[in-house]
Amino acid sequence: IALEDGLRSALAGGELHLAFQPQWHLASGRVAGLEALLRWTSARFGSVSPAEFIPVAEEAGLIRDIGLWVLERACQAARQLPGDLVMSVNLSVCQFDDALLADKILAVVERCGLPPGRLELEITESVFLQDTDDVMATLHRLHHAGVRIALDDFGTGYSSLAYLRSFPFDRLKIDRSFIAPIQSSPESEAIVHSVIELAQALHMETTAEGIETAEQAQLLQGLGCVTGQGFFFARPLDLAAVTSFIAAQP
Ligand code: G
Ligand code: G
Ligand code: MN
Ligand code: NA
Repeated sequence: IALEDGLRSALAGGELHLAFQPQWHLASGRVAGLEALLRWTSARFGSVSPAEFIPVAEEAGLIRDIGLWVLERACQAARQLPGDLVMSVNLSVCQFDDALLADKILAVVERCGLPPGRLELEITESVFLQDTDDVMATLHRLHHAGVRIALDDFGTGYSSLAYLRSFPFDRLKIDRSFIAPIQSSPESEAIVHSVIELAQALHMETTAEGIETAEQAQLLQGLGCVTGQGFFFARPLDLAAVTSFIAAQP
């Protein structure tokens, strides 16, 4: 309850901000996009991880407002960055309870003057446990408007391959639990390889999450993975740092 109260005032009190983690095009070594990650620096609790406060926000019914705030800030940031960069924003499954979600997202995109194709929404497999028809209608509507859709943390949740067929995913993000052991575990490598081939066959891109070493990056590129994200390339950075980082690219 204390955390919930703190979170209620965090938005108005300016305690929330975004960090941006670059996503790398493995072949060219250039930044392909950014993932917006919410941060809360609380006067009372110090720095709180989203892994801790997002579930509280979901429970307290605060996630809709927070989610739209994140979206608006991320779209504004994207407008200030080079036009070929895609901005990825995480959506909570609870945001899909809102029948107007697609309208609200498209209104933000339009208000920010961002081409819809520069926004990517990351959803996790947990949305498949919701009323699938409503979720699918929302995602198809967004996708039809040009917004990209990514399936986040792929492989950890409630995946049924049938969902890959019926949902409009542009990208699969392979969960870091498969990437971390990729060099020491032939089974992990085989799973990642199969996921990349499956994605290719379905015309989806792949992003490997949680790349921490050059060897992992090289191995993944060899397996046909297009993009990667992880501490090896860059940690989540504030907008100023990420802007100079991108400007410094050759
Ligand atoms: O950035 P970090 O590793 O601390 O994130 C922990 C978790 O919080 C991740 O699963 C990430 O997807 C999630 N997360 C980060 N920012 C957001 C956000 O803006 N909205 C939602 N719904 N989840 C977020
Ligand atoms: O669930 P999601 O993929 O949205 O989570 C993103 C989170 O993963 C971010 O909060 C980020 O801090 C974390 N992350 C990003 N790169 C790495 C990495 O290389 N190693 C680890 N351990 N965590 C990472
Ligand atoms: Mn994510
Ligand atoms: Na993830």
